[in-house]
Amino acid sequence: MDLKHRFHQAHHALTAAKNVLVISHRKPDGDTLSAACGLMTVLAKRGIAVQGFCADRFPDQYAYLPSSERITDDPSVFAAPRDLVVVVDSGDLAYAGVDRHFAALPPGIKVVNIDHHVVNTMFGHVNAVDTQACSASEVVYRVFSSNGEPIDADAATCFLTGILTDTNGFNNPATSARTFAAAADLLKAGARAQLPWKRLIRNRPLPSLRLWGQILARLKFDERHGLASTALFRSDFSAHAEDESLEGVSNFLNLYLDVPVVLVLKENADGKVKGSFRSTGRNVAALAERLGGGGHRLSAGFSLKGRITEREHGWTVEAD
Ligand SMILES: [Mn+2]
Repeated sequence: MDLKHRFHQAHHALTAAKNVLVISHRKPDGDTLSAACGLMTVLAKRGIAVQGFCADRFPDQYAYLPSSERITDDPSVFAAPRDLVVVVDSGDLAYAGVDRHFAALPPGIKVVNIDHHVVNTMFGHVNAVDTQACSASEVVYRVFSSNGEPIDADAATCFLTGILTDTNGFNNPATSARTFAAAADLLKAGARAQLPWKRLIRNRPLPSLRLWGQILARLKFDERHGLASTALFRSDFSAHAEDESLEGVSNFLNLYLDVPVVLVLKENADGKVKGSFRSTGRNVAALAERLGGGGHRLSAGFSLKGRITEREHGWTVEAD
């Protein structure tokens, strides 16, 4: 079945529904939230009842997204009557954080899966999975645009946000001519491009930039392993600088530092050390797996009990 047909099926299922639940994956990022918000904005405009769900708390910096007020972390939304559930930006239901909730869904509810991950279990009745797309937001946009559905400025702002965040501002290898074409269409539709730049990329609060400053100041380079590492301790965090101010720091280093692998170590409140690997070419998922973690080929992480220790050429985790 070709993609055009799947997009048509997805569009039909979406617009024929009366009451839709839209799922963003846990540990939400800009793409899963933007895809969900854009989708809900378009459906709500058609008079379809929509509700959003994310298993983890909604991050404040995305509150400018139209329809974001519809997203809750209250699982009781699974008990309400629905005729359609849509999952965006998730290769499977466990990744989305809703496998338990799905097992309890009443029979007869249709599931639409809209994604761009290369590995996807095709868990939906309709699977609009476009692995060539830069983001799930681009796929949702194409499901609508390829079927003549009007996209207003609010929905366009959402989809453009997803494209910008998942491509790191048109910077990652998934960025293609199609990405720019979709972005151009969204700008023509009235997308407010300054909002994602201002709220998500530029204009970081002072405590957040101070943390980034610590991270930069502690960078060390291990030439033998091609590994740049840095560390962040609990004492670096002020009351105002919490985890979300660190969002993007590993990607930033990966983008601006000319080294094969970047590792950011961070002391978490639970006493564990969280490590984030990034690379532009090496398989860091394999590295993370050796440390009990996992992830994608170019972006992976782990969590270990222990302390961050300084060495001459880098930072490591020493078990307690
Ligand atoms: Mn994505």
